[in-house]
Amino acid sequence: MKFTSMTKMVGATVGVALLMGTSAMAKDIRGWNIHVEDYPVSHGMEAFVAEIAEKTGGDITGKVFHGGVLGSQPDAIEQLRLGALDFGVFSLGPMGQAVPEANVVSLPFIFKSVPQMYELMDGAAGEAIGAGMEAKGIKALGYYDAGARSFYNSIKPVNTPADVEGMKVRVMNNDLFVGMIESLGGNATPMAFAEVYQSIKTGVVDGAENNPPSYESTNHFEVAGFYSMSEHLIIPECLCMSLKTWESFTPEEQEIVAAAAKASTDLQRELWQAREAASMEKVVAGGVEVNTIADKGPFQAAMKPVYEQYLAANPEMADLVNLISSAD
Ligand code: BDP
Repeated sequence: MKFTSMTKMVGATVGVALLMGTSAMAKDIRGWNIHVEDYPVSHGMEAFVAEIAEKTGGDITGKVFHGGVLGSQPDAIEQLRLGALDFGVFSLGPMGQAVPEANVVSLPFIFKSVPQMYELMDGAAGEAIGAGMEAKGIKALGYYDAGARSFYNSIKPVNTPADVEGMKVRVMNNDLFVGMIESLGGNATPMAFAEVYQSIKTGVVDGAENNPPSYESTNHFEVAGFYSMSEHLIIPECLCMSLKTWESFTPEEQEIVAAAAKASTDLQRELWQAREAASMEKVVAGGVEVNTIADKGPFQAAMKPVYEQYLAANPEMADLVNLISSAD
């Protein structure tokens, strides 16, 4: 293309943008998602970009890359910090490796229930964790629901901590989870989400732990047919943006993005409830043996050292731990 025609084209684009009263350059943002397309997180993210495109009159458009095609979660968190990725939905589990405040929600049994988690994450705890993320280059826009995580394996139902003894359990990438499994006498293997199915199938690990929608959508239930409702971790997820991307927006655009995040969070939480029930139905229909654990006390007691180790290494987090664990 000749220089003159290019100049004209650029001139025309700027002209149109000025006429519309918007910024001169349209922005296209890329979003990372580990889940399949039909998943509450995925629908929440699609609604988020759709609303932004609509409200900015196409000034900011976005594309969500589902199924982890943009890389593993720990890598994606680093890319987000650098601004190589614009946004994504991240579990605060792996986020804890980069952001010490986020680790607080990875302490077993720290929340008493999912509704209590919402309340705290929409309030003081969410603010403190968000500030921690911001210091690491990540803007927290809202917290998604990820229910509670429970153990599943291919060998037997888990009813007591002793049942985990000697078991090879896959965990998310975070030292806290290694400590958690070790506190029960099991062998923890940190591993990328995408590798878990094959690893259970081939016996590299005996099982893992996750919420019902993830257990179901990954087909882990096909290879690990015992699901024991320990509900030991209630880890929220964050609809997060790279601080670099956030700061590239005008105040008006930031307002639109924040409102879209709020709407997407509300939608995701609603979809989550329905999917949790549907996933449980599907795994039971698929032959999974589900057992509830009436007394979770022995698990809580066995996992106590995880708190002690965490607080010894991060004494400055004591207030935040207290804030959550002493809440009603
Ligand atoms: C799912 C989370 C996802 C994690 C996954 C895991 O939504 O972010 O990567 O667990 O166990 O529940 O790796």
